[in-house]
Amino acid sequence: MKAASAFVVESPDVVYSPETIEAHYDYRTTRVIREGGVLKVQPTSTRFTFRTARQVPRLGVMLVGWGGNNGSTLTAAVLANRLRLSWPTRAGRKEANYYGSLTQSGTVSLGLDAEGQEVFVPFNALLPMVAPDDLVFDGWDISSLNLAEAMRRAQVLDCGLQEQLWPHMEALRPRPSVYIPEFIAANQSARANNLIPGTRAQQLEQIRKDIRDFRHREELDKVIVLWTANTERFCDVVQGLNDTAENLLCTIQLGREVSPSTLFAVASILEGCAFLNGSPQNTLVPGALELAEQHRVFVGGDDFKSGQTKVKSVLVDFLISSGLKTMSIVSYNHLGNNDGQNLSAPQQFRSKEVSKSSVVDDMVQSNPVLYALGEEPDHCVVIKYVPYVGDSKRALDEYTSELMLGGTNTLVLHNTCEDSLLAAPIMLDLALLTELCQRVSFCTDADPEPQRFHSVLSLLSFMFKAPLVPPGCPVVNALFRQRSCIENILRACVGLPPQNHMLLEYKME
Ligand code: NAI
Ligand code: DG6
Repeated sequence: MKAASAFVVESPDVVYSPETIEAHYDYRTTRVIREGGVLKVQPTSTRFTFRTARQVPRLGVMLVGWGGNNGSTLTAAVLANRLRLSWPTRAGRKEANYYGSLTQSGTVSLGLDAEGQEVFVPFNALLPMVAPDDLVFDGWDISSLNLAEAMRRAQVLDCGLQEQLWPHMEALRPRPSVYIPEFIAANQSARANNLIPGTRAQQLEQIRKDIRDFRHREELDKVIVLWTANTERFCDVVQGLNDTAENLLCTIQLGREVSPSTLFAVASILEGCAFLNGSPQNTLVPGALELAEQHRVFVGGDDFKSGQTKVKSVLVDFLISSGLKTMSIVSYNHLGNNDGQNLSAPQQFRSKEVSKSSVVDDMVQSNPVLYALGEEPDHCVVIKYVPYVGDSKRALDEYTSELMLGGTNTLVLHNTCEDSLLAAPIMLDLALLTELCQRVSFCTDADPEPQRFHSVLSLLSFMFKAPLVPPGCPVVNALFRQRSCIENILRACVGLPPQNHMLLEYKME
């Protein structure tokens, strides 16, 4: 059954005009004050007005690492959906879809109908969003393969689908990119045959020119840049080098150390394009964050949360919020794609290890009944490169928790899946939600000056392993808290209360 999608909110607080949806909204929360040994909790209410532009732009997405597994798979997925492709497999015919995308395949509940049935609509019906089939792709890669050849190299899609997509992808060629060998594994050097020459300053200018060229050629209203290239090693944050926007720009002009991903972030920001980092390294150094704030451009990161870590951010939340004391988490995985090969080098593995390991911090800290200050579970992350399994990643996890009266609960999980088929829909959601956020403004009764979301777009946390947040903002890793954040903010934009799951109407006599 196809889900119904159109709805209107009938409320004096919500005004639809041809250009905007304007919603008045009471944001109810609490403030906690510590006084002596007592916690004083004060309910607060702030009146917001959200305004969302209804006109959906023509959106271009530029992928850095376009010829990689994720880049080629995302491009193929959008083309396959646009062309309504189907193909035979040994398990029957399959049709293109967007499974795994929160915006395209997730739903939200609008409430109960007269029969007491819950009414669900697709997530993307909440507010006007760009349709993924309308996205226009471009991008860069240090490897010169066209997108059809890149799709074949990736070994992700069935042959029947590849054959149909081939003529549509053959003409798509990644633009030359910036290759600085010390940032990625030495085993990647054979791929690097499509490079922007010159100094760092000249390379920055070329990237900016590429963005302008794409925008102009495709007559786009907006461009979003997404890093889905190899995981880089971390770079040192050094005073005078990359700690401020001014120093970072100066570093580029002087040809001092800057990572390729940071160069792309700077180029995007200077072109007024949102930049999203799908890999774990610290691309968005303090200077890049300051630059984004100065230019009022959205940035988001880090590292797509696609499989093993997504499960972890559900499972540990379940364990700890149920009152079980998780003491050890061991996550092993092996994969055989180019990402796995790059991660077989110690420095690049270290970047991934850091982002995969930070994901339970908020859950542990949320429960001082179980964990003393500073106490945390043992947490071990292992990644191995096994070429034969290709993109079909195997992940094994063991969670050990303490039960009451000395009992032990050990959960073991085994997950096999095509890594890029998990990542591609997340990349889609990132682009679509970032674009939507660019059309939202809000003010409060106390401060009627219209504002936008902070340039560090923490609303995207659901999609990232190590979410970037504005200074002082708590980091949330728990998956359903992250999902509620997106859903409830979008609901607020159409004047709907947050989803509370109380069903009080059914709890009365
Ligand atoms: P991949 O190795 O297949 O693709 C990366 C592409 O980036 C390659 O084509 C490579 O030639 C290119 N590249 C390297 N340096 C570049 C540069 N400076 N400029 C332009 N292109 C460059 O890797 P895959 O599987 O597509 O993953 C991409 C990134 O996403 C990796 O960092 C990976 O760790 C990250 N990631 C992947 C997830 C997944 O589920 N597939 C989930 C989370 C993160
Ligand atoms: C092996 O861990 C390779 C990585 O790039 C992961 O596949 C990717 O980061 C996805 O990680 P996760 O933990 O979300 O499945």
